[in-house]
Amino acid sequence: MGYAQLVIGPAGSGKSTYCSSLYQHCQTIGRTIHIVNLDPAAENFDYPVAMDIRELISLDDVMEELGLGPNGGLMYCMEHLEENLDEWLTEELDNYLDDDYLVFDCPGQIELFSHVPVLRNFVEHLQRKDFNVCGVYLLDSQFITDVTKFISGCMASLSAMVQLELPHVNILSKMDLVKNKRDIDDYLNPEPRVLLSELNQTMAPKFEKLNKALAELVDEYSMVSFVPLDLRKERSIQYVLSQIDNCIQYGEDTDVKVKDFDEPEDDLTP
Ligand SMILES: Nc1nc2c(ncn2[C@@H]2O[C@H](COP(=O)(O)OP(=O)(O)OP(=O)(O)O)[C@@H](O)[C@H]2O)c(=O)[nH]1
Ligand SMILES: [Mg+2]
Repeated sequence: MGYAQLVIGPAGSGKSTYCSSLYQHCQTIGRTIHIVNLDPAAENFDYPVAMDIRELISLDDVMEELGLGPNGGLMYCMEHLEENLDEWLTEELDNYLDDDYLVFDCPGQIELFSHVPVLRNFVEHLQRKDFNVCGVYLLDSQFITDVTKFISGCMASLSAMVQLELPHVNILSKMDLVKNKRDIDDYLNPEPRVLLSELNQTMAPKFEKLNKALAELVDEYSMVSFVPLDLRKERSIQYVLSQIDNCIQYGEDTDVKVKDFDEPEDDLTP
């Protein structure tokens, strides 16, 4: 049994930075993880790249030879990955052993986790290879400035969850940039009733029925649960990792070495 995180979320939400901080954290606590680059457009890495989609296909070549723009080119690259799962991915995965832990740093194009099937097929391939996979969805805390943006973030995450059918952990990234932590606290575990009343206050009365349906949807899919992540704090990374490990049952049979970080309780991030 192998373990994997599929790190997804909108462009710029902090996926690659999270991967590199997670790598460093794991180094500190003496745990081995391997980070895989699935973004054909990525150029600089702050982590050692264990597997790289750019070895399979180059975005520059695709754009040049097919006359595609960056987004069309990226979609082409991902479709190429999908067509080569049996060869490329199977061969690459052969380098890893039972109990290995892979973290896939995905591109941020929203199509990839809404309606294009490549990531779903990718996940199914990993599962056939006996990997326990968790979807890790990053949402930038900087966007959550009011209830409508929060709901919209939830919907995008829900769409990924429904598409991928994976255990799913929602993360609110870039917590170091949040000035007033109390504002965000309202959205970490909000009451659906409160959400609904805030929505109704911000929007025209004709949206009341829709607001009710949205608040119920968010509640029923247990979407109203975001884990805040402050990369400056080892304790925060450790907490996020423990939530994900729990989802994929990592460490239940193995003796995982974890160092405790004792930092003062000075804000809301775990
Ligand atoms: N202050 C702060 N900045 C962050 C954090 N995480 C990411 N950033 C910044 O946000 C920008 C985007 O971060 P990336 O990690 O490249 O985001 P990404 O989701 O991988 O982006 P794409 O791969 O293009 O979709 C960069 O300028 C990062 O330095 C964070 O926790 N705190
Ligand atoms: Mg990235």
